[in-house]
Amino acid sequence: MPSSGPDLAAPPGDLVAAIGPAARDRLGRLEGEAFLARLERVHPDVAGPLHTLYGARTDVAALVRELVGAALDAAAARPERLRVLDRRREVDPAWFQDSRTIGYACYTDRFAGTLAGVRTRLDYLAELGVTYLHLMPLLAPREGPDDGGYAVADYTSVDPRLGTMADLEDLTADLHGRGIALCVDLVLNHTAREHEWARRAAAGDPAYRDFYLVFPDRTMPDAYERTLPEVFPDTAPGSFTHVPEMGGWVWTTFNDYQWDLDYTNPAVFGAMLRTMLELANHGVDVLRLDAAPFLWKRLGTDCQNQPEAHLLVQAFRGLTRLAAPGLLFKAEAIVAPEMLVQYLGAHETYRPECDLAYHNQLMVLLWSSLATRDATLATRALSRLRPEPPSTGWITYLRCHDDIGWAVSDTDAAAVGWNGYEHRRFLAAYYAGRHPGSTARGALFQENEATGDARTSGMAATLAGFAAGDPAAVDRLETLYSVVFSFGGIPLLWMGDELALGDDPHWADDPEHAADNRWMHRPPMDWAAAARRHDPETVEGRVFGRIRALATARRGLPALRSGGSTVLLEPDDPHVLAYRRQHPRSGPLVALANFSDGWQSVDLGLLAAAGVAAPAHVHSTRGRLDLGEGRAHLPPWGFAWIATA
Ligand code: OTU
Repeated sequence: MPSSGPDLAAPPGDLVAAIGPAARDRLGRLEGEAFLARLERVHPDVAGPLHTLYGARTDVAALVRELVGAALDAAAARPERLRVLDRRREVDPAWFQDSRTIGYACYTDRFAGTLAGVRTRLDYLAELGVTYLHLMPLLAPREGPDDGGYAVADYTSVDPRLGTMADLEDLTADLHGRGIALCVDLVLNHTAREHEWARRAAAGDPAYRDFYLVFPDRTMPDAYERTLPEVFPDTAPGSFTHVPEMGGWVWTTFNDYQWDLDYTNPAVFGAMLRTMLELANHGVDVLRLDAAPFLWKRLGTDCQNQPEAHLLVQAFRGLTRLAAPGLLFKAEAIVAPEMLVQYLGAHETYRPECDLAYHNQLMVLLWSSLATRDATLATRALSRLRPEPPSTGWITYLRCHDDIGWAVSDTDAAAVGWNGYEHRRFLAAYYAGRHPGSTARGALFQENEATGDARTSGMAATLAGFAAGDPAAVDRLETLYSVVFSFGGIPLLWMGDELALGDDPHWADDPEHAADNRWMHRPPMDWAAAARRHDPETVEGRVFGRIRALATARRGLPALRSGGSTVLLEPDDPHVLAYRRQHPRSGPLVALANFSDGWQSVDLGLLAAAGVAAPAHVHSTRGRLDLGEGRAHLPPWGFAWIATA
C-alpha cells in the first residue's frame, strides 16, 4: 500500500480558517457547523489519498482547498428536501442496512419507456417491497452504439429518449415520498469519445488532452498489453485505439468509442467530483461506480485493483459526504474473490470507501452449485472471503445486465479436488446447454480462443431451465433467490426475474446490438405477463408469489440485515448450502438450500452448534419444517430458513 503521507489526521488550521467563515456564511450557523464537523471527520480520508495520488505533481493543500470549496458550493446549492433526507441519514447511518431494504434493477426504457413512465409503475415495485431502485445508465450517451449507456457524452443531462433532468428530479421526489432510494450509474472510468472533454482533446486543447491516456506509437501500448486481459476480445480486441486526431493510440479498455480517463491528472479527479456532486443534488441517493477496478493503470499488471483505484474512491467518498452526507457509493467491481471486500474499505485497517459492493462471488457460486448439484465449492469459497466491514453491505444478486464471468479461483477449486480451468469451462458449456442433462439455454459470451475463457449470457429463467420446460425450474429459481434474500446485504432483483421472464427473442434484430449477446438478458418488461402475477395457475403467478413471499419474510428478520455476519456451515450432505446469519440485534437464523434433484437432509446437530437448538420454521419451500430422525429434510431444490423456537 502506498503511504498516506505526513500526519494528516486533523484539517490544518489554514484550511479551517479559509473554509470556516464561508461555510457559516453560506450555509447558516447550524448547517455551516455541520459541514465543518464533517470536514474534520473526512479530512484524513481525503487528504491522505490525495497526497499519495497527487503529491508529486501538485500542491495537495491547495488541491484540497479547491475541492472542499467545490463541495461547499454543492452544499449551498443542495435543495432543502435533500437536506432533510441527509439529516435523517446522519441520524441513522445504518438506514440502508435495514432488513426491509429490497432492491430492483432495470432499464428505464425497457421497464417503463421514460422516467415519467417509471413514476406510473411504483405501485408494482411497492408490491415487491422495493426500497432501492437501480435504473441502468440514464445520462446522455453518444449517438449510435453506446454499450447500453456506458458511453456517456454528457454527464449533465439525461438521455433525451428517457426525459430530462427535471423528470429525474420529479421521479426522485416521488421515490423518496415512498421511501425508495434511487441508484444511478456513474461511468467514471471513461467517457464517450463524443464527450466535450474528448472533443476538445481531439481539437488539440492540451488541458483536455491530459484528460486521456494517449501514446504516440505502439511502444507503450504493446508493453501494457503484455499483461492486460481483454474485456471484449470478440468485439473490441486490445485495449488501445488509434485515433488520428489525437496523434496516436488512446487507451480504450472497453469499446473503441469509450476513452479511459487519466486519473493521474488531478483535473480529471476534480471534474468527476463535480459530476458526482451535481448528480447528488438532483436527488440521486446511490452512485454505482462503474468499472471501479480499472481507474488506475500500472505497467506490468492487469491494470485492475491497483491501490490507487481504492485511494481515488476513498477521496471521492469523503468529499461527496461533505455536501451530501446521505449519498452512498456502490462498487461495481467484478473481480477475483480476494480483491472484493477491499472495495468496502477492508484494507489492513478500515478506510471508508464504498458502502455497497456487488457480491459477485456469491452470484457465481450459486450458479456453480446449480450446475454441479453440489454446494461444497460454494461453502469453501465463501468461507474464505474476508468479512465486510460492519458499516457496509453487500448487494446480493442472481443476475444483472452483464454476462456472468466464471470467477471461480483455482485455489478454491483445488480445495475441493477440482481443476479450476476445467470447472470454468464446464460452467460456460452447461449454461449454454452444451452439457448432457443441462436444461439451461443461455449462450456463450466473448469466447476467448487464446485463453479458453468464456462467459455466459441469459436471463435467470433461461439458465434455471424455464426455456427448456424443466419442471424443477420454479423451485430452483425460488431457492436461488432464497439465498439472495437471506445471505446478508441488499437483495437486488433483476427486472423480470420475479415473473421468470425469459430472454428477449428479438435482441439481435437491432444492428447496434447484434454483436453483443448481453442484450439477450435485457428484454423489455412484459406487462401482459405481469398482469398474470396474481393468478397462481400461471408461471408468473407462481414465481411472483414466491419472490414476494421471500421479500415479506425477510422484512421481519433483523438477522438478515447488513452489518451482521454470515458463517458458512459444513453440513454432512454435499448438496446443501448452509449458513448462519446473525446480527447483534437478533438471534441466529440458519438458512439451508438444496441444490439437487432429490430430497436431502442435514443433521440437527449442525443447527444446534450454530445456536439453533430448538428449530422453528421461519420460511421455506413447503411452508413448514420437515423434521424426523434428528434431521431437517429439504425437498428437491427446496430451501428453509430456521430460527430458534
Ligand atoms: C461494466 O462492466 C458494465 O457493467 C458493463 O455493462 C459495461 O460494458 C462496462 O463496465 C464498461 O462501462 O468488464 O464485462 O470489474 O467487470 O466494469 C463487463 C468490473 C465489464 C468489470 C465491469 C465491466
